[in-house]
Amino acid sequence: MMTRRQFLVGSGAAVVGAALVSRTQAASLPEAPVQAGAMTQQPLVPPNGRPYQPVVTLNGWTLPWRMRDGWKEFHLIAEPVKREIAPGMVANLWGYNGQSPGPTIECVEGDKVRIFVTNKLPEHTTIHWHGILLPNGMDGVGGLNQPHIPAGKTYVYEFVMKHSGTFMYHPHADEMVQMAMGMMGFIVVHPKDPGLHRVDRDFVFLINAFDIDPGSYTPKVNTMLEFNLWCWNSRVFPGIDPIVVRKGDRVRIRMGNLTMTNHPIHIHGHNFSVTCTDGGWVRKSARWPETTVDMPIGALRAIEFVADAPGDWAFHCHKSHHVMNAMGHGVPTMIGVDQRGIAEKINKLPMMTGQGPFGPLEMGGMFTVVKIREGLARGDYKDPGWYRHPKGSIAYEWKGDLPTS
Ligand SMILES: [Cu+2]
Repeated sequence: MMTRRQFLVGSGAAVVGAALVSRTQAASLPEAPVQAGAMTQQPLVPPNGRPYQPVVTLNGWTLPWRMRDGWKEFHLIAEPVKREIAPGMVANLWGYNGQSPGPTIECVEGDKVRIFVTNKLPEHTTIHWHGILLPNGMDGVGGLNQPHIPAGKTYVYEFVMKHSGTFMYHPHADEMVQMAMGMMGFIVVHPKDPGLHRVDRDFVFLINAFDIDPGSYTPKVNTMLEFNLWCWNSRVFPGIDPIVVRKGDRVRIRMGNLTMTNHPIHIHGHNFSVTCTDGGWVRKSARWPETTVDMPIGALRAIEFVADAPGDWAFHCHKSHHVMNAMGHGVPTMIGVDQRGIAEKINKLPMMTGQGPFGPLEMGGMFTVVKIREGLARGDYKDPGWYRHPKGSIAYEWKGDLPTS
């Protein structure tokens, strides 16, 4: 027995060969590549289309595309996924193409993009292209701009990327559930002139949060504010990869906030300027130095700095409860209580804290390390290990007299 498809392909191949194949492909969906793990992938150097300097998605990847008649075609599949939030902790989330967040979409100002969205969720969905200026019918608000995409169906979005900048995508359908489950992704539109806004290393991640009870695997989707996993790209420290930078590099870090609260993101050892928001590039005369940028809800910010100080520099949310995870809200204050043995047990939980060269960091959640090293090769993002401090440059213990009270 042959299926109808096998029959058509088989008989066609004998008669018209390549012509039939190309017509078959023209009617076919682009491939929808899947990512199995949460490791940071090497930047995707564009194999075709306009050239650009690709970004690095922290604990993520960029979605490959195909060129077809001048259109850049992407295929996103909305589906349930298993995401490793930290080593030893896997959660049942919803995402795109195997992971949450979905893959980063990179394209170039002026690109005509066609994005196929296949819905493999148990309910309807849509995708909104946050910050992109596009025709109203492509804006992805279910019920307002288009019918919802029913489970099992594929919809097509087509528009021109008119402006370069820093954007994101997420559903505008059953939002509280779908975003609480991890459905989101980053969009970077590169300038047509690759020399414009040029940096040496360009990192992106989304700020997201989940409420997953200890011992369970699926987020509580009705949580409004009391989340307990404070994530960057659905990862918590020590599961968040380091931001590896060569000394002297001009570095951009682009962030988008899809949580229900603001996050003051702080860097050590450097100052930066906000150079781009989801509204566009900030002109030079309007920039000022900062070491903390408040990430408003539903907004994106790109910060830039010159990595002139070698070392392992903390980069984290400044809300102290956002660099803690596995929090229980019913926990009493234990200061002064005999806790021998308890800390040891808690620290065995996989996502409580990272170990540094001098001991536990006592932080988890929205935290990572910017590792700045001399002489790294261009495009080398491998973790270089812990910084080796020059002799005599580490805080040290006072060995003289102690104060008397
Ligand atoms: Cu925060």
